[in-house]
Amino acid sequence: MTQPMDPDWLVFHPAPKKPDFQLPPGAVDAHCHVFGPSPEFPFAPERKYTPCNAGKDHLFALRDHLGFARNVIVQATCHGRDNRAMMDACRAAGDLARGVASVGTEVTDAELVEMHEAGVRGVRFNFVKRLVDATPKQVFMGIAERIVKLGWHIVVYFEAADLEELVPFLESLPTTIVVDHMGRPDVTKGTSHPDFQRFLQIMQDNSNIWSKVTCPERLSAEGPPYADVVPFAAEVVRHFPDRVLWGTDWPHPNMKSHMPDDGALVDWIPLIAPTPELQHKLLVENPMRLYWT
Ligand code: 0GY
Repeated sequence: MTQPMDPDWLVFHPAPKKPDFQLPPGAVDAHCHVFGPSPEFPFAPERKYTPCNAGKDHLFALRDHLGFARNVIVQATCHGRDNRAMMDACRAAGDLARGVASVGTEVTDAELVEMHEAGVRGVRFNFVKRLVDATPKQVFMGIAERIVKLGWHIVVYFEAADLEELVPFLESLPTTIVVDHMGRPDVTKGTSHPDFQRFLQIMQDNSNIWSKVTCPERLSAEGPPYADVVPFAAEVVRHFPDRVLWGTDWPHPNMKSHMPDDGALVDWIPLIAPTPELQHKLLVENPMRLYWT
C-alpha cells in the first residue's frame, strides 16, 4: 500500500537550475538518499517521518543534470534497517554508486557480504533523537567490530550538543569515521565558538575522522544563499583538505523552512573550496579513495 507523506512534507525541487559551477570530471555526490518508491520499497514501521517517494530514477536524473558522475547513497532513517531500496539503487547504478547501510546486531555475515557486493562500504550510526530511538553504544561497537573486517567505515550523525559526550566513543571506533554535516554547528555562534573549535580539534587529534561539509540549507539561519555557513565549511576544507566530502543531501529529508535548489547548492561549492585543487580533493579524490578503492 502506498504510504501518504506527512502533511507538512516538502517535496524536492521540481526543476533545479543547471549549476554555474562546472563540477570536475568524476565528481561524486557523496551524501544523498532514496525514499522508496513505496509500495515497492515500503517505509519502516518504526520511522519518525513519512516522506514523498524519491526513487533511484529521479536521483540518477539529478546526478546527470548537475554534472556528477557518481553517488554515495546513505540509508535514510525512514527505511530503518531495511536497506533494500538503497541496495537496489546501488545495483542499478552499477559502478556509479556506493551505499552506506543501517544495520542491527541481527544482521548476518552473509547479509553483510551481500551488501558489500551491492556496493555498500559503510554503516551509519545515528544519534539524532528526532530521527531514531537510541541505540546502546556497545551495540554500535559490536557492529563496528564486524564491519571493519570488510574494510568499511562508519558515518556518524549527531547534533552539536551531543559531541562532547560522544568523543570517547568516537575515539574508540576501529575504522574511518565520517561526521555528517560538520557535526551540525550552530552557525549563529560563529566559527570561534568553543563548540566548533572543539570539533576542529577532534579532527586534528584523530586522523581517521573525516567530515562532510554538507547541508548549508539545514544549518543556515539566514537561508539561501547560505553565506552564514560558508566560513564553517571553508575552515574545515582548509584545515583537512584530504578528509572532506560533499553531497547534495537530495531529497532533503525534513526540510521545513524551504526546499533548496540543488543547482544552487552546487554553486556553493567554490565558496568553501576556492581552488581547483581543493575542489578536486573534495569532489573526486577523497570520495574515490573512501568508496571506490
Ligand atoms: C540527512 C538529514 C536528516 C535525515 C536523515 O536518514 C535520515 O532520515 O539523514 C535530517 O533530518 O536531519 O542527512 O539527510
